[in-house]
Amino acid sequence: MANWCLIIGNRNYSSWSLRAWLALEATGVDFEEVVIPLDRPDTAEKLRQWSPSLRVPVLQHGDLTIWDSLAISEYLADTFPAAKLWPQDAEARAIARCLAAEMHSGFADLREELPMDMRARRERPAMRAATKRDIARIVELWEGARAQYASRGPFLMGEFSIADAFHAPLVSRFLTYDIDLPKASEAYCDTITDYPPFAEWYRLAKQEKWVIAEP
Ligand SMILES: N[C@@H](CCC(=O)N[C@@H](CS)C(=O)NCC(=O)O)C(=O)O
Repeated sequence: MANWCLIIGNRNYSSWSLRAWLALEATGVDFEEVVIPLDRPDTAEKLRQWSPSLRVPVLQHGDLTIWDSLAISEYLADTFPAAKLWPQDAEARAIARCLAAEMHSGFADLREELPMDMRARRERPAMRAATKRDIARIVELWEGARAQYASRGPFLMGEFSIADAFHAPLVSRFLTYDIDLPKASEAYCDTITDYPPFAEWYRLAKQEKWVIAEP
């Protein structure tokens, strides 16, 4: 087993895995990965070998096991300061942490009604009011961050940060469900889809053969 190993779910469906994988990719470290297909009869048994919470992602670094995408990202930021996974100035770092934390703990209606299904392209569904409110809040976050940090670069905080790793699955969902977005948010979606690690994850997701009927 390599020193660094990330256990993830199928790329097409596992939005939480995508976050940790993008953060780990951004460090530049060599790592192994184990893919556990979700929603299959043997999923729980396979997860039990790696994950105390029976969820993915899980990061193994030597003897250390970290079983939550935010904790994984924080550990990577601590371990690889040169990768600048958080913005360097305290004010921007606080905002980036708000963006990641709000995504980590919220948007339950959107998650439930618009599950990540990267390969799929669907007609815009008639959404519940709560899901529309979730989308409006995400747009507010994106438009606000882009207006404030545009001079630093094209990502939420200018340069790529953990905030982008956490918001990238939303880009995939908005594409899948043909969600209408204002200009700066559209441009942010392009930034993420053009970001080489995201494009690589998507390429591999398209090659997967597993299908979950109702993700
Ligand atoms: N708080 C966890 C949540 C992870 C999570 O819910 N992962 C889903 C997949 S995206 C999972 O492992 N589900 C287990 C299953 O479907 O059996 C994190 O941030 O890593």
